[in-house]
Amino acid sequence: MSLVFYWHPMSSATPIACALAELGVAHDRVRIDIRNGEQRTPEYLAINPNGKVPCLVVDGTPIFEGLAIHLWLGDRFGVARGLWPAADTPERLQALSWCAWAYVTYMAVIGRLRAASMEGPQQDAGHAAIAADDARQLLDVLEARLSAQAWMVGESYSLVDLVVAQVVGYGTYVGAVVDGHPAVSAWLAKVVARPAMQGEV
Ligand SMILES: N[C@@H](CCC(=O)N[C@@H](CS)C(=O)NCC(=O)O)C(=O)O
Repeated sequence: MSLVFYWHPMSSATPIACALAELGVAHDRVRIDIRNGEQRTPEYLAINPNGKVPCLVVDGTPIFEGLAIHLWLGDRFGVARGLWPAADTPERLQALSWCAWAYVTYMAVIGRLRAASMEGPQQDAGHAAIAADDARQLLDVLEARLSAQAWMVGESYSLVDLVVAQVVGYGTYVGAVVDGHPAVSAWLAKVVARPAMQGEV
């Protein structure tokens, strides 16, 4: 199988780089310099019409959106490596829910918080406070889960931990701190300490 990963360091491609490292999946890499507009060349737009990284080309067919790539990697490589629940298990259902929770629900709140906090015409302390409170409520839900079990699904670390931790970790940089959530803080520290999360990815 041929895999070509289009990426840029310290971007939305980072969680995919970490997942590929965690899974030990061989692939080629093409660095797209999103600061210099390489994501908007006709060649790249033919691969990802959104002009964004990450994108993974699988035997010539592109798959874009980080969440979709994670789910595909989990199915295709994670199950065999014990890092993704098998199909038709309760854990698989939970894996899908929590990955969507992170990328769709939590990310939307983080996006609002970031926009309202950033300097510029959209900066709005009131909106930022509401978004921070929404993030806190979502972290309460995560706190309850991680107070009851050590890992997001099943009894050991999985790609679900990587996926959720990447999004929650990103949130801390835009002001959604986890200090008031001890189980989340302890779990996040364990996940980010994994070798696959190191390096300039
Ligand atoms: N929802 C997308 C977000 C992708 C995204 O926003 N990528 C940014 C880098 S963090 C990008 O490529 N930006 C270039 C641009 O917007 O021109 C995903 O998860 O794949």
